[in-house]
Amino acid sequence: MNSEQKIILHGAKLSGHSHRAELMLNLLGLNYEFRAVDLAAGAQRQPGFLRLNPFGTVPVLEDGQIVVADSIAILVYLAGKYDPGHRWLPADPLPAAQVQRWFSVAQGDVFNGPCKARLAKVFGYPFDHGQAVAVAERLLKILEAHIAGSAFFTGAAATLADVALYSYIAKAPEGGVALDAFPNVRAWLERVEALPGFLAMPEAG
Ligand SMILES: N[C@@H](CCC(=O)N[C@@H](CS)C(=O)NCC(=O)O)C(=O)O
Repeated sequence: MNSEQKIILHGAKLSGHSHRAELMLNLLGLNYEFRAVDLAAGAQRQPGFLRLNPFGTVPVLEDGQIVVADSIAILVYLAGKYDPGHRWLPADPLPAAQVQRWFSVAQGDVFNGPCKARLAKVFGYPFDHGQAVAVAERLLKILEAHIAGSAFFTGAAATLADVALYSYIAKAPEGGVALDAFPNVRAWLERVEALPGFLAMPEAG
């Protein structure tokens, strides 16, 4: 990698979306600079940041001249560019679709469940906490049953599916969603945490 290809991650350490991207950079063993975006101060709505991502959200990745916004897009970009063996994002249609299926869950029920519950409880966002907890508990029951059959979400080896799901499931208790009733999910979290290069997400507050 030459100096023009320096990787910069614009993110926030307490954002699970941001953590997904930073976790992947670490799992791939890549060098990068983390640039903190002060969400509480509204830095994500300043013109300089909106030029990188008009949606005004973190994370955003810069890789030399390339700009990629959105946590899932960043995972796909990093795996496509820096994992030529397709370990993290399989090339064959069925396993690729299986990973994509969990991307949809990460941006759907994970966002509407554990993510929103945490945003409401920890950061005071105006979301219905009870509704988010209900979505999270239904989701966790589905995850608990699914992960009973394999070590990781799409099989015996970790893929981007696990990276996309990990951060907000790990931090669900911060949003008032207990994981005690979901031992398979807790065992899976530990398997992700044992991966070489794993980076923990800091605790809120
Ligand atoms: N679809 C986006 C969503 C990212 C997102 O919602 N990020 C939040 C932090 S967790 C954010 O930047 N919020 C800005 C704000 O609250 O103004 C992704 O996956 O990256």
